Amino acid sequence: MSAHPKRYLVTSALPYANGLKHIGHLAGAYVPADIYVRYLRAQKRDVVFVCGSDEHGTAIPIQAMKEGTTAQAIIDKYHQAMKEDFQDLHISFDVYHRTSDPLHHETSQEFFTYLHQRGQLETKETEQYYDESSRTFLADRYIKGTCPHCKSDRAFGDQCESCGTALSPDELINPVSTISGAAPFKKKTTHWYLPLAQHESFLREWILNEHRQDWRATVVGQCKSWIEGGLQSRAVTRDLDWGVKVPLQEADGKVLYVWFDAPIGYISATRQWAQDTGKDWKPYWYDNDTQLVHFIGKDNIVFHCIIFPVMLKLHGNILPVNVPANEFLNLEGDKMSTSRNWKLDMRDYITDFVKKENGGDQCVDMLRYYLTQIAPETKDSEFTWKGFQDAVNNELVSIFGNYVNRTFVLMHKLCQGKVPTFHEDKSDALDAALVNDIQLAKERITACLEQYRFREGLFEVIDLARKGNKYMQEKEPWIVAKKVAAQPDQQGLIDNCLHHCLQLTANLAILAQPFLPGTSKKMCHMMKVVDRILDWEHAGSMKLLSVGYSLREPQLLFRKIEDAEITAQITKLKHAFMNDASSLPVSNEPGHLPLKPEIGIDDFSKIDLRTGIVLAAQKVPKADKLLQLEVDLGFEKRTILSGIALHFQPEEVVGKQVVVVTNLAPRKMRGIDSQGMILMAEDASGKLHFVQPSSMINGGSTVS
Ligand code: B3M
Ligand code: ZN
Repeated sequence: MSAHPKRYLVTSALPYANGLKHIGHLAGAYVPADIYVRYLRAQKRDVVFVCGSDEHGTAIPIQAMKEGTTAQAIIDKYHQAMKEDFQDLHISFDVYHRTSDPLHHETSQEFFTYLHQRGQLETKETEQYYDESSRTFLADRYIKGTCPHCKSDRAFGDQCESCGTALSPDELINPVSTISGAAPFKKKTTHWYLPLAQHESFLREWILNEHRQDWRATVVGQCKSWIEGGLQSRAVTRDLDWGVKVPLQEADGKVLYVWFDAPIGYISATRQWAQDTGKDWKPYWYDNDTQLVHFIGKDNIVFHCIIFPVMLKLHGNILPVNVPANEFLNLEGDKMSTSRNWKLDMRDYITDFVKKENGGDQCVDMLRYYLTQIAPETKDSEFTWKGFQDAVNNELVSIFGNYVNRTFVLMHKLCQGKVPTFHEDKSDALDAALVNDIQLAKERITACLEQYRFREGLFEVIDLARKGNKYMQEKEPWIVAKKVAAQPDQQGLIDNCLHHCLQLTANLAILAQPFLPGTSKKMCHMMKVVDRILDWEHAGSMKLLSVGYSLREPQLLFRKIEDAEITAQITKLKHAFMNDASSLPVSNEPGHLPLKPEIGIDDFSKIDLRTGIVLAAQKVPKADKLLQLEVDLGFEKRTILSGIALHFQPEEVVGKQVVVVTNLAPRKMRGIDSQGMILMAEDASGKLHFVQPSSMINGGSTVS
């Protein structure tokens, strides 16, 4: 392997301070970066890990509008919240900065001025959408319309929310202002542009050369299609009053485009870190012997692989060595989305697991474990609560935790709580194989981490613990112990086994540390060793724990996840989604059914409507459309057949609150008496939704 660089600068995408971040963000840009950095630190490399809140752009004033407060209040609230959440999940930034900081304004203005003075920016007068009523130019996000690609009406001037395509406002069909609802008109305005086309040959040479084999194919692929699609000049300024002021007299009322200032935030954050620690930040951004690595989600690829590199080149900085972007993480069968309220916020996990009585560090590592195991490194992947439970119970608890626990228990029982001697004369092929496995695992995990293959690296860690279990199982020291009274020399076999098992435990603590830092710390405590043992260079050694050294009693490393916990989480997820108005599909389609003939109040009052809860649900044999439901009306339980089987799985409807027509004459279908009818609403796309009170109320409540 070639000599490693002199220093590393590792960045995680700066999250927008417009809301709490979910575990999709965590899995994409934060956990993998943290694993990488912890590994580098264990290698004693010089590394700085920077991040911070992205506090500009229209997302902020839009959120302020939604929450009925100021943009400043929004960024203060979410900057603090995100910072705490990252801390709670042990993301070990060296600095967590924010782009509203004066140091950042100064840094990004200096950057702009540098490019401007060297003639690297061009100005253009264009016509842009203007909203007469608010007398403002409309930022892309403030314009809504129909997507030219998928025809969804959830498209904005910058991106379609449905198909994800990046858009410009001109591409929208029937644009309207989100401020006034009126159709905006075009007005002239001047902006500064980064002429990307001028840098095409640089980009081609830099990204599409043969050395890029170490980049993820998905990243290179996106860049390639972007370059091949023809590079357009990108405006780096905006007509907006929230952001970093453009440092030019003639640019009054204009700010830097958020995607111009945000990546410069990595530089500001490094400067802040240097100020705080008395270090020099410049080598990290100017010295070719620095390895710059950006961890991001796939929606940020063009900014980090095309636009920012051009900016860095023009500004005389180093370029990233790699941009290991992740694909998306889905949740329980659907795209994770804040706007549709289909998500698991980091904060929710922290509250429901980490800060619960039986939570703590182990729950942090349990989440880090599962998110790494399913990391969307090469394609989208999916978080399911069942998958989380399986990963924790069947791997962390049953393999890793169990191995460490058995080792400690047996050492206390059969070796007086001390590290036993290894008797060379009694060693056998199994012992040698284990030593070999440990060394191989170290090599493999190292290679994985150096190449950003965290998923595979973690697999190797668990696999090594699995081998430990197998070794112990084959050696059966508890059986050998029964013979010791009659044959005292058998103790040597027990000693050898536990000596090796303990050395493997120490090795596991080192190799697991980047992934499961809290667990490794706990293991150090049990082994009564200082954290320095976790230095990477120590892995592979069979002399980590000294013979005769007495160790602590074992502690359980991980707890099991109970079925009730995952059921509660799934219910919570669906409940939040159902109760969120914005989660309903929006449609303009005028396909309304004609109204029915008029009735009097007497007609209506004949109908008895009550609320109920679905207790059980099952498919009806030979009837594709029917579900047989057991509904609790509070005063009685009823069997009701409902024609919703093509829309819902039985398990999805259990626990649902429903509205029932209770005085409809019973009807027999497929030999079953249906004692009522459930109210459903059908949207324009034909999808069914339960008609429900806005929150849970007692069964049997009347509806009128
Ligand atoms: N804030 C977008 C995002 O959170 C943006 C990243 C900036 S990284 C310089 O997805
Ligand atoms: Zn679309």
